[in-house]
Amino acid sequence: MVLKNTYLKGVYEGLEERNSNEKEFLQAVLEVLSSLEAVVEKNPQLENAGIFERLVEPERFIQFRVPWVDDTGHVRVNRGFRVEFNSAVGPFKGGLRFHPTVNASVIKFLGFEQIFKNSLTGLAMGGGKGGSDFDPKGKSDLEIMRFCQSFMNELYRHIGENTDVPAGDIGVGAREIGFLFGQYKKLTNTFTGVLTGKGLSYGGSLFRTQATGYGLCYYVESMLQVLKQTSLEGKNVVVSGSGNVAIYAAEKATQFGAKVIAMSDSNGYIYDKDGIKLDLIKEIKEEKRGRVKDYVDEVKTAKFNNKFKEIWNIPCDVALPCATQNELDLDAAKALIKNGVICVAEGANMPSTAEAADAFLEAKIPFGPGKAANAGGVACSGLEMSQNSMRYNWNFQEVDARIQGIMQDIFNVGYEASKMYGREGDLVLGSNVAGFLKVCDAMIYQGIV
Ligand code: NDP
Ligand code: 2IT
Repeated sequence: MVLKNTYLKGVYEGLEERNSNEKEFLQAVLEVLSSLEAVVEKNPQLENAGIFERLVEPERFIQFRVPWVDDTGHVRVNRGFRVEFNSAVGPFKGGLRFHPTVNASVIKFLGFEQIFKNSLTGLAMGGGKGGSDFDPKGKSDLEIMRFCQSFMNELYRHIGENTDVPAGDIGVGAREIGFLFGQYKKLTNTFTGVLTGKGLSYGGSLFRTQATGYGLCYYVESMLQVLKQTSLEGKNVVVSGSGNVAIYAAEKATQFGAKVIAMSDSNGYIYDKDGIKLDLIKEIKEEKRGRVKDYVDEVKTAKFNNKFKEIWNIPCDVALPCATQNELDLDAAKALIKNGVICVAEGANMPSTAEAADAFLEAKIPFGPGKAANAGGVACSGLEMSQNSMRYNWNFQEVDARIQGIMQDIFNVGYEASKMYGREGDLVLGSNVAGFLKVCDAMIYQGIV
């Protein structure tokens, strides 16, 4: 990707110089800036307002020590982060990721993407993200609790229901949110909607567990309907990952009449030509916290391959990367295209490398970028915030219906923007433009802050 607009090029080069070791962050910024060149050409006043210099610089970046004691009595120290990227359209909002690969670059790329994603939902949420290089795998529940409490001992002073509202992401689910919430309540003596993804017994929203995966399939249905005049029914689908997003994407795809033939984790992938049995996957991953490989012990006709990246060599109609960033590279994209894929939509954040995304766009394969396609999760979080403010709970069907509407709107605004900017069907460009315009408008109204 080469920037032609001199203003944007200057902004990017300046950022590259200051953040030369933050490759994921630079990758996310370059993609967005490339999509916005035509917007800047049409609106030269954006340069005077310094919109892009401000957009790429977080409002606040917090890094902190997280000491905790393991079950053998040893003191361990991890690094905690929270980036409060942009609050032009609402309180900072975004998940927490606990994974050994977490660093400043990963947190900043995720926080930057979240600005546009949250804007696309149409709800009042700014962009933020956080996490730690802590690895929850193999830890006892008590170790997880002690870690979460220590993490919150610092984070609590920076967050609040009207300031910054964290949620889950990789390695952070209902168990971790519960411990984090408990500690926040203890420290502040307040019971507020400061976190989303909470358990149903203390203010969580029905449908939050399903929201990202189901929302992804609602988005895919719009893509297939408008861009390919077809639907998920009867399609073979490959889903990478086997966590929260992957499981519920696979469940909704199956409900829409598709057959999910492969899923993965970081140790490898399973292939089941008869369609993955989701009850078994849920039992292995959600109840036992096991590995995807355990599936083949139960289903003898299924196969396991220990190279998780090779999942993309499996011929399929629809590919849904739902694991992690840059898991789908150019070779994988070429294999999918060669095997006749008709739609790719990102459940994970930035799972396709820049080269892979370009390959899909060039081949005119409908490609749904994460910041649009996976926005169902944070949209449901936005609804959880509203329910908490009202001290009220909508039922499952009500939340589901709202998320369906929001996902359809996100597809439509992205598609319309792609037409308006002469690149019909380019949902990367369209979603970036649509997400940006609202944030930009709000920033201009609020002056230089
Ligand atoms: P989970 O922790 O529930 O699951 C993560 C899955 O991805 C696991 O199967 C995990 O395998 C795999 N994975 C994680 N890191 C790697 C890696 N470095 N290499 C290979 N596989 C990996 O997380 P979620 O399902 O919540 O998140 C998945 C993706 O979706 C992330 O990109 C996240 O940012 C994004 N997302 C999540 C939302 C949510 O609401 N939860 C909302 C929108 C986007 P293993 O167990 O082996 O680590
Ligand atoms: O990437 C994401 O959108 C999430 N992990 C969900 C964030 C949220 O605040 O629900």
